Amino acid sequence: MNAVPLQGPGGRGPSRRQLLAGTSSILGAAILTGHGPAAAHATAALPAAPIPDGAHVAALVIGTGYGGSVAALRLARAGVDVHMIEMGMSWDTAGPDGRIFANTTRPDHRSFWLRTRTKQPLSGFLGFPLDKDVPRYTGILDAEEFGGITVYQGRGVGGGSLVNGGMAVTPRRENFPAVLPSVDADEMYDVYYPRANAALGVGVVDQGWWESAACYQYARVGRKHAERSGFPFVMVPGVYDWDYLEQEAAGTVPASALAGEVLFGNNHGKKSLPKTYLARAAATGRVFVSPLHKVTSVAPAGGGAYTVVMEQLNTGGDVTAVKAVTADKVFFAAGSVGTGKLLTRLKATGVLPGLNGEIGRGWGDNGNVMCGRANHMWDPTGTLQASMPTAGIDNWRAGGAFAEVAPLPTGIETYASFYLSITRNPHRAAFSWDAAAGKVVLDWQTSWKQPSIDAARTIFDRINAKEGTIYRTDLFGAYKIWGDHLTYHPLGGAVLNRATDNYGRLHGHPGLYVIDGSLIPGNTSVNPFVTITALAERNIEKIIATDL
Ligand code: FAE
Repeated sequence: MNAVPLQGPGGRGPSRRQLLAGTSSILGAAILTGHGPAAAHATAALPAAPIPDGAHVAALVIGTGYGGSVAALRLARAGVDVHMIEMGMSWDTAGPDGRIFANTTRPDHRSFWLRTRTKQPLSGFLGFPLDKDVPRYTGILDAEEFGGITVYQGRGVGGGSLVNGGMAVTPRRENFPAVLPSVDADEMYDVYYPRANAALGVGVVDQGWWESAACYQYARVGRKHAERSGFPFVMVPGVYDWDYLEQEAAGTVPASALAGEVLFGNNHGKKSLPKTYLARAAATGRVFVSPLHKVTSVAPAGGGAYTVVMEQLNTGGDVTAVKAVTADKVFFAAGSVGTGKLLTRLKATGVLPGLNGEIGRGWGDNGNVMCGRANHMWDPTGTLQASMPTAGIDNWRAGGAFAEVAPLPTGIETYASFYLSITRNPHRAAFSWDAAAGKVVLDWQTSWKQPSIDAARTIFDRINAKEGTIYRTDLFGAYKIWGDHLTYHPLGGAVLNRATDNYGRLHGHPGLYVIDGSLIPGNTSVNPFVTITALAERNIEKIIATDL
């Protein structure tokens, strides 16, 4: 079987050689770095300093997710002053309950971006609807609705790193040419993936502990079912502090992953960007951030500089000020949707007329599709489930699907196995400007998820047949098997070497760069943030060497 070779009881996990032999490049880059979680514990907080109207900055970064954080750190270390503009909050202050972030099972005003009713990825459970009314607030998770798909995104300083599952996966090298066809794979696997993994603090859970931890029973059940049907099962690195997780399980520290925290933020344990890249950026003394500021325009200002217009928001989402600043260089790091929408509108309305016809195109959902399986009574998945996934079923080569074994941290025994599959889906959508409606639309069609469902079925139909089990039909609506209405992994919209040159420089406007997930043409074959980070490391190195 192709599972990661496992250490015997009481061991401290598989050796480096075992991991590399067992999982090939999925884990290789993370392990080869020789750096690990220790590199990730810088502590300085990025100073929140609302930018004054009329300011002039050397480099302005729109967005504080992976791409933006890499840009800010590397520019600052090269001696460039940076101001980051972030539409979400800084998430550094505890609420009335003493916690910064709300729990996954108890959403409140902090949980959703400017909604009065939650929009949970799973709409129901055992026939009970999960959504509820909440006060409108600039919360942490945006469920942004387009015609055919809901796109979940993190909002706040740290972007998607605040809400994601922390799965830090380097694609198998054989898949890389399809992920980023114009990028030298040797460079990425020798230099930039190791650099990204080290800086993100990527590490693997201790296999010996995992084998008996109650909170990973759901993953071991996932492994048993995968292996009994002949599928390769792989352990996957992550950015959770695995030592902290063991202490949570021992009851010696406050619980976070074991309290089910993930979708609305982790109060402890997760090495999100404010604890890694952004802490190191803050330590340079050259990087400042304006939270609750949303960029609405970037226009040529003469002399090679740009005028950046932004709205300052209050926590109710009202505009309290409009500011215009000048920047010598502007980095679009607002995420695939944020950057894709902004550039599409600026091109269509003639504000940035030099942008080419590739703007807004090449958008994909990373083939995301979810499903649950109902297990037999003799296969309980556990009342306690760590919210940080650690493993997946890798059927990419044979069936075009990589299925993460995901938790259902409900606190009760559900006898359910739950999966988020990343699949090879050929469909690509485009953003366009709807002048009548005054907004950017996306032409993704719900039916385009069918290839993803077919790919996921190559795994789960076979497992169900072997185990004599069935799909859950209560998670995504009444009698609905597939979570095919959403993505967690938007990619594309300003694709590398098409909308930009091969390093993210936007065509037609020198001094404008794209440095986030919008550069990647729709699919990474695994979870995307390590690839977004590594590509940003590659591009910013070139830009600093040649443009600054
Ligand atoms: P991103 O992190 O989204 O950052 C963009 C930032 O720009 C955000 O903070 C926005 O608020 C901000 N912004 C947008 N528009 C504007 C504007 N006009 N003005 C100012 N600021 C703006 O972009 N990926 C994995 O690899 N592993 C996982 O386990 C995983 N789990 C996930 C779970 C969930 C629930 C979600 C939603 C995502 C998950 N992802 C995961 C995806 C991952 O977080 C995502 O690919 C990256 O965060 C994208 O990075 P970017 O730098 O492109």
